[in-house]
Amino acid sequence: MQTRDIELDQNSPTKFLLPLHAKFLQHYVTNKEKSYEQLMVEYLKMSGIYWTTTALQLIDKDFDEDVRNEIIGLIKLCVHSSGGIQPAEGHDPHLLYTFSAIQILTSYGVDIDSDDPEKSIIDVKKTVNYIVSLQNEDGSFNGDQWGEVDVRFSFCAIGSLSLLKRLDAINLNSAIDFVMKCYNDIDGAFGCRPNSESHSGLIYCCLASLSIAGQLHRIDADQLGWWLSERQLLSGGLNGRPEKLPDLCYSWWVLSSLTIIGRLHWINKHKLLKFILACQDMETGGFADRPGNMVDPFHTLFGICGLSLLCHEYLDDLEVEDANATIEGSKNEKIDLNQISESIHKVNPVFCMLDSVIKRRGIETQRLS
Ligand code: GRG
Ligand code: ZN
Repeated sequence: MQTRDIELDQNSPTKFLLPLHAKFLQHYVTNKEKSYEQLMVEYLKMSGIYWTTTALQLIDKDFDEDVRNEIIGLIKLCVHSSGGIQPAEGHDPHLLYTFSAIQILTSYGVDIDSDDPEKSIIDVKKTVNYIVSLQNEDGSFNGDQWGEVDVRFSFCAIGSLSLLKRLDAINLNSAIDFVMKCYNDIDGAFGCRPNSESHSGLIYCCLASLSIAGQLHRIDADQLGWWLSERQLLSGGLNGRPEKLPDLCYSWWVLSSLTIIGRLHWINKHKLLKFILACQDMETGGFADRPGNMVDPFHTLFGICGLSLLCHEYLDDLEVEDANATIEGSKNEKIDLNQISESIHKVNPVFCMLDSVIKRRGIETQRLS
């Protein structure tokens, strides 16, 4: 099989550049400039705010109260009459942005329990009905009124309702049966719809859904763990499927999946740490998909999440032997694992939010060992 990969530069960063990332992320949301670039990504603004908020919370640099209130106000403006949430005012509501908005409100500890629209930022009853209205006979979900079906939307529905504590509103059994129809017996992995090519991003969506529903026993964790660990290339980076280049965001899609099935230690931690740190921009802060490329908040969140999983979930012999563990980096510089784990909070592998937020909300998920 053909392998495509990159080579890491000897001068790549080997330290976690926390202050630069905080500045980069804060600026992304508070920058009011209506540039061409900003307008081009307006259709995913709600998710952009979720990526940025979550990344900042993970490095303990959350927005101040004024900005948080501004974000909550924006969510209020994006609630559509159907109960679904729009990515930005004037755009169509979609399950993806509905999920992002619920994730933001949950992480801010805003009331999402009250059925009284006067007391709640969103009309919870209407939002639940919107999600319910998108479920099909076979258990699958449309992303919005236009009818595209994808297992990503199953996860958005199941994740949203779990955070709202309203999973009883959908047919969860048929939703999980559809997820299992996307399982490929041949490689033990998952695609976006039945008989579709396996892809790490979709594996995460399926495993997270199965974990919330307590149905992880339905997969072959060893076979899937093998497929996922095969995603690591010689550079240390991970790709999303065979024959593809490494990309930093798979440090989330692959690692969260391996964490959920209890097989995170099946990849080489040290090589991946080097790859993740090399994706940082030493001047602007932020992470890119590959070293030297343009940074963005999406890859910045997933770089930080990857570091969080590696430092908080991956216990190896090195750390057991030596609490001040360091590893060899580029130019023989040491990577200080303590500096990273002390700078980044624990991420929840199912919801991609602070683990402490999921605990505070009292949500239980399943993990394999
Ligand atoms: C709460 C973290 C979180 C997510 C919400 C939107 C979503 C749920 C998950 C997205 C999962 C994902 C990344 C799916 C990938 C779909 C896919 C087939 C991508 C292929 O894109 P290419 O071809 O990428 O650009 P590769 O790396 O395969 O070349
Ligand atoms: Zn990517």
